[in-house]
Amino acid sequence: MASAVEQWVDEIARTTRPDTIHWCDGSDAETERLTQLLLSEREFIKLNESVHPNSYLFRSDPSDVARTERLTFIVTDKQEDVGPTNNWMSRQDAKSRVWPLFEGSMKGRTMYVIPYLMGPADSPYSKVGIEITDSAYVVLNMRIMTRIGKVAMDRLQNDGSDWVPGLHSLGDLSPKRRFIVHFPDTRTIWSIGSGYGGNALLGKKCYALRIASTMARDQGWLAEHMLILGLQSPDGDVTYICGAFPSACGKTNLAMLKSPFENEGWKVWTVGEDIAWLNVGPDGRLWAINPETGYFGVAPGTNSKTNPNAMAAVMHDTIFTNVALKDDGTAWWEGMDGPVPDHLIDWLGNDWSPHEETAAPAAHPNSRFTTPAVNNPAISSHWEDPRGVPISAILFGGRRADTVPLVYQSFGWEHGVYVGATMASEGTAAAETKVGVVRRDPMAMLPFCGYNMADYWGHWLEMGRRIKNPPAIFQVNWFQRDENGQFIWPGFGQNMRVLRWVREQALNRGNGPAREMSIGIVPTPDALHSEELGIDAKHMDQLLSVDHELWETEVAGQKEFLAKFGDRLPAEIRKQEQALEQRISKVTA
Ligand code: GTP
Ligand code: SPV
Ligand code: MN
Repeated sequence: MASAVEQWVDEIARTTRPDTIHWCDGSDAETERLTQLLLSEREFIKLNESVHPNSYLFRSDPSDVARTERLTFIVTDKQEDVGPTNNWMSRQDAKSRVWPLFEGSMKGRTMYVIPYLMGPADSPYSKVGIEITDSAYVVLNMRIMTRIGKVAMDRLQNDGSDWVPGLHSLGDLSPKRRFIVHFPDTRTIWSIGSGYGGNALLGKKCYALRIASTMARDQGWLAEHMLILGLQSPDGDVTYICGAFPSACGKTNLAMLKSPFENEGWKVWTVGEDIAWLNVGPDGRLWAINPETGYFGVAPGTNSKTNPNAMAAVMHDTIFTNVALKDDGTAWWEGMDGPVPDHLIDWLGNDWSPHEETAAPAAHPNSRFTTPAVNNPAISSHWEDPRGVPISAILFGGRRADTVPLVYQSFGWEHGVYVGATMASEGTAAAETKVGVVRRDPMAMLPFCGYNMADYWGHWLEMGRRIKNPPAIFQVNWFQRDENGQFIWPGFGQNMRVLRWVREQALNRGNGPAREMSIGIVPTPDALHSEELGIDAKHMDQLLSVDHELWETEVAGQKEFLAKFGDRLPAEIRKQEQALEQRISKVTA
């Protein structure tokens, strides 16, 4: 296996023609050397050592600040195999339009070879990747986000595992020559022209979601864009819950939630905050591992009230990308604690003052921290359990200003799959999409499913038949707005109220107050003890009721979306669509 890796590295080097090749071992000495290199090239700015020990600020190219979905492609023989929601590229186009961009692309640069393992070292569910990159920043991020070096090479040598080759080059960073290309049949990734996030850290979205989703289809498991949390109740039991929310819709924050009811014994432990690999365990239940070892989290909005665990985590050993810099050499972003400073250096490196009329945000809205999972004070003691953790509930959630209640439970797995398949969310700064415009984002996998989404729903339905005790499925929406455009629900720590109800329902102790409605099972305000929050009855009703006029429009939107999949749509999804339509028309008739 190792020689197959060497062969591939040789072959890539013949095309990309780097000056030198460096095999990464993940050691502290290597990290130190690469950090010094980036400091000397002024790519890294060292932050105030007494506040943020061993932490750095990196500014990406201003045209390279988020995932670029329109430049992300899946290559298959037949276009219909990627479905209507993916960009398809022919093998011929990949060869003639993308491959030539790699010719000589590493001239004058070092080529880094990063062996990495996704998942705990001793888990049967973990998988190996090899990323070739010409970016030292990518290496340092991958080192936080995955298990790099010896642990991955050992895995290759010992069990002859398959590995996923991923080729990344910065190219000239021009969006005109930027492509992120996936070959599910050879399990290969090519990425050129971007050094940012999911475009460049190939273990994350390219491997752990797009390629892994096709492996999971073939091998009978699920690769999902999900957080994994453990909810501890006063009796000391921990219930594990997964949540699929689109990019920048609250996964990291929910996974790191600081409970307002900690002294009553209610607490949240983080297993993962972006990706879950789910397998049917020996007991027939669904078990989740977090393939990553770090958090590439959204900075804006993070403060000691919304996410104290994240604030503690990013205080040390953290790489910040595109945040603002305070005069005292510390990091700053919109929504941080305290007053807005009078002077900052913004994410572009320019002087910034809040008084200027045109003041744009000082930190980029998609600015991020890369921080090791072990920095999180709420890390679960099972986060590296080789078996994973057993999942009792799955949440689907998006950003919806109206229509979708705060929380409701589906009537079962099949209905739950329908709820996931039809979920929608307002666009965010995490991708180059229109911010605020609602789009369907099935299972939060719209940009990440490596094959035809209709087949993916079929796979979910098939998994439901294979799981003896399937998790209960819910939809949540923290983002309903009032008539002044303000969020009604306080969110963050207060989402604990929703988690407690979810747990009750999932464990079938659902004797709590709930109402069966047309769209699913909705808690009453009492079930959430919402009277403690001072939300008036009218707004509480908006959070927990079903507006059937809005739902008629919603179902029309769902039908229009599902129609795109034609005959490929599983019959069960069509059946659920009709059943929902009937339940709603019964109310409005
Ligand atoms: P990705 O890393 O892009 O996948 O995002 P994510 O799903 O992990 O989202 P994250 O938790 O980073 O939250 C994104 C933004 O939403 C941040 O600005 C948060 O402050 C904000 N946010 C998260 N949870 C809540 C909530 O419960 N209520 C409100 N109003 N905002 C929230
Ligand atoms: C997301 O967009 O879902 C992220 C950030 O988690 S990135 O790694 O860039 O994909
Ligand atoms: Mn994400």
